[in-house]
Amino acid sequence: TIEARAAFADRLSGRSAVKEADASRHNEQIMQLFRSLREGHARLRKLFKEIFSQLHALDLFGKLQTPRHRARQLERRSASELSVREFMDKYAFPGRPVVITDLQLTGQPWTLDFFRRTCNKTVSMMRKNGSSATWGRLEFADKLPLAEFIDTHTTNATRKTWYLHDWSLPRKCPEVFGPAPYTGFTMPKYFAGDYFQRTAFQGQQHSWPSLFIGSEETESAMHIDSAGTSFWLYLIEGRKQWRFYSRTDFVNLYQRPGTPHFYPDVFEPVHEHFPLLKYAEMFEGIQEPGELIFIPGGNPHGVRNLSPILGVSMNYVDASNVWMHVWELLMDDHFPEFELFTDNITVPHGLRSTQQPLSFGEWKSQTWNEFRYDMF
Ligand SMILES: O=C(O)CCC(=O)C(=O)O
Ligand SMILES: [Fe+2]
Repeated sequence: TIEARAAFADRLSGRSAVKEADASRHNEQIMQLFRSLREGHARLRKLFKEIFSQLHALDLFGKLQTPRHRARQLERRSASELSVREFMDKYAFPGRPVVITDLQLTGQPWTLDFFRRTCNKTVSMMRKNGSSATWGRLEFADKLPLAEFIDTHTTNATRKTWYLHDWSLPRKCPEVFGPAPYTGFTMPKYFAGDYFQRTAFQGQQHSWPSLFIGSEETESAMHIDSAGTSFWLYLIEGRKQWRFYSRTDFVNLYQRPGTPHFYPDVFEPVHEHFPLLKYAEMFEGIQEPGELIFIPGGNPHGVRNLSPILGVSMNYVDASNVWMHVWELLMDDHFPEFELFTDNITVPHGLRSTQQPLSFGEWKSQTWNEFRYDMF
């Protein structure tokens, strides 16, 4: 409501009715909690390092008797028989990936030609960079008109290596959603509960869905998505090969400390250098056109494109991963955003098991505060 927004704005700008002494006591409590959490985290990291070093050394000397892990196939489920409740209980909350089939996301088909006609924009391209220090081993390549990239990305040798990666449609080409009331796109019921849509001015709510276009020479090296967000990608054209590891398996994965990146190349791993990798639980699979892949937050994954791809995707936070999101906000000193998700006012928590798919326009105009939620 208007009143709630005014109160919210007052709090952000410090004009609240709360007495200053109370406010500063409150802040002191939060900072105390924050310091304790950081201290506990540092201790756990130290312990983790010790366990990792021991396991790595034991395996080098052939003394680890653990059986190696066999890759498992990504599970496939039809949206026609997968309820919101089962999706949450079986995949989102436990952190398991799944491929969902039989979803209808767009009104008219979102083909390359549709984007070429609809988005008269200049885009920034990414390309592969061998260093594991950059996001997905990608770096900025060049800028060019989207239409020109679409026309040349499967034929021009240089542009075959360029990747249009996570290009925000609401920000850069809102025309794709059609004229009001914006029915050109339908948000699947599993993701309609996105908490970013409930956060007033937080700023992420208009980043997605986003666009991916790249040839069979493009890929994203293993990484964890930012801020604990979960991710889905709906593939319109092409084939993508995914490898997915569990967030409970970090001891086997050789993460670059303090980054969301990893040393091994998951598609061509040098096992002698990373001996513990063979013990990590891995899901693997090839995504086909018309399929949506769900990657729950915090889990390492890598993907390469086996043929030229066109896809739309979204990062989001909901009841299943908000615990990771607020942790990442705290670790990055994003205190105001942390408060948005924890003050029990701004972001109503929970999901509805009866959630239906929503057109883009409906999704953007829900009154989240007025619903009753039965899933937490
Ligand atoms: O499809 C890709 O290349 C990468 C998708 C992904 O994992 C991401 O954007 O976080
Ligand atoms: Fe990702």
